[in-house]
Amino acid sequence: MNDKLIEAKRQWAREGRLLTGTVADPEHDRLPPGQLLVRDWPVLDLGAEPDVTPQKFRLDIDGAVENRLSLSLDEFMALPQSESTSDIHCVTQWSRYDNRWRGVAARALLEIVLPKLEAHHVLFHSFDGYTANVRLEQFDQPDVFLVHEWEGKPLTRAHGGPVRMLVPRLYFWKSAKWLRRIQFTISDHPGFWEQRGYHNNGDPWLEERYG
Ligand SMILES: Nc1nc2c(c(=O)[nH]1)N[C@H]1C(S)=C(S)[C@@H](COP(=O)(O)O)O[C@H]1N2
Ligand SMILES: [Mo]
Repeated sequence: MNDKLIEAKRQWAREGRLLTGTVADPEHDRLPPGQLLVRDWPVLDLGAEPDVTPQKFRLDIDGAVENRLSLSLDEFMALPQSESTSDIHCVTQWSRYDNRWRGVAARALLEIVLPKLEAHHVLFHSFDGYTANVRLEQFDQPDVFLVHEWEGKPLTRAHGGPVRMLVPRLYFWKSAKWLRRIQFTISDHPGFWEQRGYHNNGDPWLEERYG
């Protein structure tokens, strides 16, 4: 783990760095407050990028659902696939427009696993030990995907391949790389950065960077 990076980012949260104190409306503005547009795609993680080979890959979907799943990579690829284009907004200030993704839509997955009535939260677990939490209604959006392709190419290891989460309406730390498990829960369980000074909700339009 990159302890220096983790400490630097905790310090950002304590200082409220990059905060502009403004909000924006996604209906009218494309760039959220305080963000800068980039053309390349930066890599950001805890520094230990796991080598998730097809043999090592497994994706469990469990918790408060009617139908639990435990999928090999082939089984994951056999789920209904679709495409989506969306923007990335990272809390370290960069945004990147028009990323074309391919994978399994969260809504397609929900139709299979059927969350129980008491399920209100979703916790993503990754092969590197990372976690991130969202509310069920934030997961249940048409642009939320479990992605394995970017711009027509397999997702690289650095960007979280073979499979990562994509929750484009929230800051990118919510989009867990090297996805290992999706856990549906009754109560909220703050994830890795949410336990370290980052906002539990993470809406870039409301500039929910820290909390
Ligand atoms: N498993 C895992 N997922 C992760 C991270 C991580 O360290 N581990 N970092 C998060 C953060 S802080 C960001 S900004 C994005 C970066 O994704 P990228 O490297 O593909 O740009 O991944 C998120 N998902
Ligand atoms: Mo990040």
